[in-house]
Amino acid sequence: MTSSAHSAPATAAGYADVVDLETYPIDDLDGPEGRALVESCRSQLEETGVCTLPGFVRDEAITEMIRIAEDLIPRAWRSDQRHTIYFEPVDAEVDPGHPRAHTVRSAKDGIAYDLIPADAPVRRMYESDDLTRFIAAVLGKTVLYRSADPLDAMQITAFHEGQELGWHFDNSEFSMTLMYQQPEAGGEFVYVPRLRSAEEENYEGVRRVLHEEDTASLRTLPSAPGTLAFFRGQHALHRVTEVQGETPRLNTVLTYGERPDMRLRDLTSELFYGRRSPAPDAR
Ligand SMILES: O=C(O)CCC(=O)C(=O)O
Ligand SMILES: [Fe+2]
Repeated sequence: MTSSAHSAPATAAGYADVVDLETYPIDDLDGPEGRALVESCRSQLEETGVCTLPGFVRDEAITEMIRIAEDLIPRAWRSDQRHTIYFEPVDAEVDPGHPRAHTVRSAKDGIAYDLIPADAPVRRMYESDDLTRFIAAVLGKTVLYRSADPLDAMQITAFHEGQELGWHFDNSEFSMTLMYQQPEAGGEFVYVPRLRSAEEENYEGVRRVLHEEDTASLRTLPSAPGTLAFFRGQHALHRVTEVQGETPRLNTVLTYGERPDMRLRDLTSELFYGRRSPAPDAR
C-alpha cells in the first residue's frame, strides 16, 4: 500500500518472528479471525478512545529492541523544554490560569528512525504493509500511509529518571505506541478521555485537570512490554508521569498519516532530534 525511499521492501514473512500472528492475525485480515480482531479493536476504540493489544510483539523481539535502544542511547537527542498543552505559543490575551497560558515540561531522549538498524524487529514490523493495512482497517480509513519523515516515522523514546512528558493534546488524530520496558516507578501514561471535542474546547474542564481540581476523570493506560496501543490523542488530554529509578522507560511511537508525504516541520525536528530531516531530494 505504501512505500517510501527509505523503507525496505516489505514481505509478509519479514516480520513473522516479531508479531504473535496466532493471536493477532494481521497477515489474514479477510479471514474470520482477522475480521474479528479488527471488529474488537474498533469497538474498544469507539467505547474508550483507546485500544490495547497485550503481547502483540513477541518477548524475544522486545528483548532485542531493548538491546538496540540501549546501544543507541548515547546517540539520542536529549530535549527538556516547556510548552503549552496545545503546542502553541502562550496566549498573552488570557489570564494566567487559563489553559492557553498554562505551560508544562517535557524532557526525554529521542532516538531517530535513521539510527535504528534496518533489520531491527520492530522496524521490520513497522515497514510491513500488513501492519499499515491493519491500522487503517481498525480506524476505518481507506488509505493510510506511514510517515515519510526519516527521523520521526518510527523512533524510540527513552525516559530516564526525572524525565517526563507534560500534559498535552496531540496534533495528530491518533497515535500507535509500543512499550518495551517500564521503569521501576512513575512513567505512567495518564489520560482523560474525551476532554474536548472538535466542537467544544471545554477550557473549564481542561483547567480543572491541569490545576488538579479534577482527579476523578484521570485514567491510566495499562501497557506491559509488548503491548501495542491505539490512542486518539487529539481530544484526550494525556501525559507521561515523571520516571523514578534507574531503569529507563523505553517505547516507540509509530507514525501514520492520510497523506504520503507527511514530515515534521524543521522547528519540531530540531527540538526532538537536534537536527533537520534531510530534504527528500537529498536522500
Ligand atoms: O510515550 C507515550 O506513551 C506517549 C507519547 C505521547 O503522548 C506523544 O508522543 O505524543
Ligand atoms: Fe501525545
